[in-house]
Amino acid sequence: TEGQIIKCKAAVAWEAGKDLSIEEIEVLPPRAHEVRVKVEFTGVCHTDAYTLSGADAEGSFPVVFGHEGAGVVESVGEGVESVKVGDSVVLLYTPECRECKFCLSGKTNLCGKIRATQGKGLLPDGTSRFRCKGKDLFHYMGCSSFSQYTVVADISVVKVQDEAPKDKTCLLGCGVTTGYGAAINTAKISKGDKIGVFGAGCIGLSVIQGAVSKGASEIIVIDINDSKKAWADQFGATKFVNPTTLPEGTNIVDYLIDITDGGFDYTFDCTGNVQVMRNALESCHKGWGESIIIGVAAAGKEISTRPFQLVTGRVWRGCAFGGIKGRTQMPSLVQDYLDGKIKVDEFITHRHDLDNINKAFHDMHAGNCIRAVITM
Ligand code: NAD
Ligand code: AHE
Ligand code: ZN
Repeated sequence: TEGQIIKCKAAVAWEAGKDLSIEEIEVLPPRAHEVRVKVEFTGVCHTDAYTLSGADAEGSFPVVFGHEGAGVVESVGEGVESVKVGDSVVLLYTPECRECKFCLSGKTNLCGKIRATQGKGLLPDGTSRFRCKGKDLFHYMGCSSFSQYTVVADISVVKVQDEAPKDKTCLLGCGVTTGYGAAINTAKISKGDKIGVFGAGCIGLSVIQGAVSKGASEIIVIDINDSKKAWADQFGATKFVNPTTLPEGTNIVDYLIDITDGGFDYTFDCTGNVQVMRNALESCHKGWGESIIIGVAAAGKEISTRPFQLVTGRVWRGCAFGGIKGRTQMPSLVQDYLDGKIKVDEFITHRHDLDNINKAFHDMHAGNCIRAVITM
């Protein structure tokens, strides 16, 4: 079912550090193994703000950002078998081809098939499907959900239950799944474990949700914003620590090791700050504690610690999209949401229409937003 060019509205980032501008753009029909999706709702993730800021080594402009999208398949290119017109879908920034070395390894959710072009802001054939004012616009993370219509690779989309509300399932496209998956998949949290969550945004709160479901005994949240305490409590954290208000001279790592009787079983960096990553590793228990990096650090930033920390049994790990294989596992996450086993609605603090999408970025920087959902 080959389609025509669609004209629609999109939020375009013409250059780094500037507000997005709402433009009429042209969205070309999907080519072979591509899917054109009518995006109905999108979340705004800290990673969108990060790339917009110019700090992303892979950022290309002008671009259509957004990677937490849900909608309906409008048309499909030749050879697409996994979805059909009218299907309810969630976009996947971590695709799943089921045939590359990574997918076949059984060891990772990172699919290698289209990673190179995705990182360049292009579809797998090396071109863009977006035009505006005579220019090509780059795609973003294989998704570009800040457009009313987008084109993605067929391995970057998953059909989900029609009855699941798309203004909620969009958040399973990144924030909720990333933290929850990191907790239940990447870290193998067991009953009674002590967990440290550094940063209580959507990602950190989702880690808490996963840790609670695994029966963690202590879930300590470390955040520099006191207003996150109520949020951490609501999701089931047992203690909140603001490192900036500890008594003068208190070392945060020593403090955390002290209150956990030797350190955490698992810690999670949900900030993207490399000093926080170090603290998260060093507050793990000697001999077995594992620290999982989820946060995305600015271009050029590096982590460091004394190798002795690893010699003495602490482990540094990381994951993207919570280690979840999107096409295989997303429908069961959606089902868990429908069955009331995973919270999603609770993360939504703000709603805007596409014309007001910049407010979502301003709210994020103001620190009172967990997730804004944009109605396209
Ligand atoms: P967010 O901005 O909503 O939340 C970040 C939280 O960290 C805030 O509560 C903030 O107050 C806190 N924080 C900031 N600096 C801190 C510090 N020095 N110490 C303690 N807390 C601090 O962001 P989010 O959307 O939850 O995303 C969190 C991070 O995860 C970002 O870096 C984002 O890019 C990354 N991310 C990674 C993946 C992945 O697949 N690996 C997926 C989504 C997001
Ligand atoms: N472009 C960045 C890397 C950014 C990054 O690590 N992104 C995560 C997803 S963040 C979602 O909010 C990711 O998927 N990483 C795995 C991958 O293959 O990109 C940079 O530093 O260059
Ligand atoms: Zn994200």
